[in-house]
Amino acid sequence: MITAVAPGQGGVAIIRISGPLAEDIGKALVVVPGTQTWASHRVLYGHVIDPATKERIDEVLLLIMKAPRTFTGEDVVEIHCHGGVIIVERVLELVLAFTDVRRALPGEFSQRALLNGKRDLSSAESINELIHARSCKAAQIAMAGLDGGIQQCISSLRSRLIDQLSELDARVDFEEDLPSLDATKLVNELKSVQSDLLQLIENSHRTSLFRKGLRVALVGRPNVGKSSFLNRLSGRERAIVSDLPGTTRDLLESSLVLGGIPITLIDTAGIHATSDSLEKLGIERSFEILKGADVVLLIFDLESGWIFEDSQLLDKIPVETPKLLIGNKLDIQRSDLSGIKAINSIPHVNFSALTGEGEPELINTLLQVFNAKETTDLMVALNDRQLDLAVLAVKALERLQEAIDQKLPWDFWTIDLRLAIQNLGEITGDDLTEAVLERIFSRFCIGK
Ligand SMILES: Nc1nc2c(ncn2[C@@H]2O[C@H](COP(=O)(O)OP(=O)(O)OP(=O)(O)O)[C@@H](O)[C@H]2O)c(=O)[nH]1
Ligand SMILES: [Mg+2]
Repeated sequence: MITAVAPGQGGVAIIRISGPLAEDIGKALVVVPGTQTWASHRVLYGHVIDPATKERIDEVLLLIMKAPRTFTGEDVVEIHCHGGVIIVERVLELVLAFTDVRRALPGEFSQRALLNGKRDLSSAESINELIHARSCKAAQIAMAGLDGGIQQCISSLRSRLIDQLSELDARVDFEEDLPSLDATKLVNELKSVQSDLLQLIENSHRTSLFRKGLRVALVGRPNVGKSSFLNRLSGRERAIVSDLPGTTRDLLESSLVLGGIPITLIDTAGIHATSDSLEKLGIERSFEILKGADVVLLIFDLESGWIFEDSQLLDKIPVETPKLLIGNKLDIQRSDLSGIKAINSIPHVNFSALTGEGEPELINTLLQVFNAKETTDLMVALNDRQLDLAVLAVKALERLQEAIDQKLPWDFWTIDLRLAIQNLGEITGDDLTEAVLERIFSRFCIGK
């Protein structure tokens, strides 16, 4: 099954069957009227019929694709049936009733595509990233990987290292028969590969903002307008707003995209001294979020101004967490803001969650606080797994430089060079164990 099915979702669902039995199963289950020809890469119209009872289960389109021009590289048949839980489950049950047919594991179609040479590893990983992209920017980055950007880049660096390794290996075995090794040339080449890798690592760190997004906590005293702020930015009435202090008791999340960054805004219970036990529980959660969020927005009330309790709260936010002070209720500002002038190292912006006044400036300041830089030139970006391996490769190359500096024998040089090549090979899929492969694909979604 390649379509996610939930109650009430989607008019059409696709069931994909891959492997040598695919065509036989399609033919056995779908009855096609008229003179349509069963040929590869054609769409047929028909009905799924229960072979046992002859009951018509659904009206479907059938897509037959013979190997090798298919996603998995195997014979593939897709049944496009109607969506919704009941029909899909009934058709799926009929498919699964055949001997030697089972549900695909998460990522299994992609894994087969890799094993059959239809995809390289990094582009298969990029498909998964594309599916999980939470912003347009994240999707563009994934698309660049899918087009082979990562594979080309890492393969070429790896093959440059392999060239150097063969030079070294030859010297280790047949030193007398070969011209002497040009060590400067070798060192320069290693340094150049290392600096390309470092650049890629740096790019990947910068784009991870667009791929992973940020958890942004809204904190403040009761009634300052945290929930109103969440509603205004989400563009819908997500949270309950009232003029009673202590309205929000539990954490409430809302997802949105700002400047290409997927943001999870977290509304929290207003923090103050209280004897209400339920409210206390909520406030404990507010403190947890305040400590764990990527960014904290401290909201205060411009009607009452910046007061001592706001300063106390500010002190609770970890120093290293990026933060923004937001003076809310700009529409009824009464206070002078002299109290806040003292905190000049932290950005501050005024806003009205009620009227939207100050919103453009708020968004601009937020993007600065998020450290969102324009990234048009950063299109090749590694995922976490690839990033870890690239870092290992750089470390191996650093050790290699040390071995060279210390004038250790050549066979010492080859140890770390081989390791760097292996690390890069784990990114491209040239150097992979079955266990690693299983681990990578098990993180994929079912049906991909
Ligand atoms: N005039 C004005 N009123 C606002 C603004 N933002 C919020 N309010 C009002 O302030 C009151 C409290 O708003 P909430 O959004 O519930 O405040 P909160 O910080 O979530 O409060 P708790 O959940 O109790 O901690 C409500 O009556 C809102 O209508 C604003 O920008 N201007
Ligand atoms: Mg609230």
